[in-house]
Amino acid sequence: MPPNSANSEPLLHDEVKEEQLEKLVAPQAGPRKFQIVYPNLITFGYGHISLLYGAYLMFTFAKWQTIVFAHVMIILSGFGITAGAHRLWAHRTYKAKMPLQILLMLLNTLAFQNTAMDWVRDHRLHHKYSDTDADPHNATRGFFYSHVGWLLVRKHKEVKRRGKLIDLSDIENNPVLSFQKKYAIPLVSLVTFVMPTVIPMYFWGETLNNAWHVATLYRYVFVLNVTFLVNSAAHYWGCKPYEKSILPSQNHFVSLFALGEGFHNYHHVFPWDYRTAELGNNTLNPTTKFIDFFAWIGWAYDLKAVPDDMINNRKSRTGDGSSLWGWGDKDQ
Ligand code: ST9
Ligand code: ZN
Ligand code: ZN
Repeated sequence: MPPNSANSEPLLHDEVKEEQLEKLVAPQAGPRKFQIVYPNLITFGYGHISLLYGAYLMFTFAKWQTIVFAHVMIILSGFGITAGAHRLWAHRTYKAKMPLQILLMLLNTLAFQNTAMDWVRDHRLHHKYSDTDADPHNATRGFFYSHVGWLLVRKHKEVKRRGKLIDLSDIENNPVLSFQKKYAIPLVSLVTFVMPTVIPMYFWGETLNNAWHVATLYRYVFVLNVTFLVNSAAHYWGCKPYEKSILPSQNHFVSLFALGEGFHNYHHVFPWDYRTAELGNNTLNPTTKFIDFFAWIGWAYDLKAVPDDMINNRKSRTGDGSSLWGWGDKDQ
């Protein structure tokens, strides 16, 4: 079983009171009965069949404009997750003025990964209790569970118990995110599903079938899976130059698709760095460039980055000796 950084502490028992929870480590993958949520199984099943069908249509019947449109939206909605939900709202690695917050909220809605408020709650738990039963996508339960399985079953009671203790005051007091939560159903219907289907039909005469399966479902489920890879593949494969005792790893393949979010060993060690990576890794990091651009026009500010000497100290103390790019060159 993979290591739990606080293994020496006692395990949690059911009867432990809420105020004691903070001091106790969550069980890593205790015995568990899964309660399957069948409507999710059906919708995710339909979504994934549509992903494959949409990919087939791209190579056969869809218009090139629809394909370009779908991929532009993949990147834009990806920024709604990486620069928005992840680096801005979950980790507060930088601050954003109102126009950028609104833009990111809309892009985040296009990606529809629950409301940003719920996303942040789960993600803060993921960092605080990584790879234990209090982590919503606990990777010690296997690749499939951490990828998508966790969305097909009721959450572990430790997630709900410990999730109540997570401080979300900044998020709950954010008017843009409150708006997104309040109008989630009309916003998601319109931005995630109706608008991307109607635009190709109206502007370049695409068929409903192609627009729905390529611009809407392929585009949506593709981004979901790239996001899921950060929770699964980047907790399984890659090197650990910063902290060898944890599962999160530097996975360049994931970074390539996830707009720079695959440098996961670094990110779990320094979650407050807006780059989520060392400077040298920024070539595979379009999200950092996105934030830099908005900092340049003055919409993003107070960007936080870890000083190089702190990174190097940490590497030499707790890293696995691999290089920046993780080729295992211990001398670099
Ligand atoms: C989706 C999720 O979008 C995606 C998340 C991915 C995260 C990835 C992070 C990776 C890092 C960043 C990389 C980005 C890369 C991007 C690249 C882009 C190119 N704390 O949830 P419910 C309590 S899926 C505290 O129903 P169940 C709470 O009281 C797609 N309490 O639990 C709550 O009530 P409320 C769209 C918590 O019944 C109540 O429990 N979404 C917490 O066990 C009930 O909550 C879907 O398809 C907590 N953390 O059901 C929906 N959680 O909310 C999928 C819960 O009112 N989800 N509580 O406060 C579901 O259907 C359900 O959540 C469930 C569990 C079936 C999974
Ligand atoms: Zn994070
Ligand atoms: Zn992680």
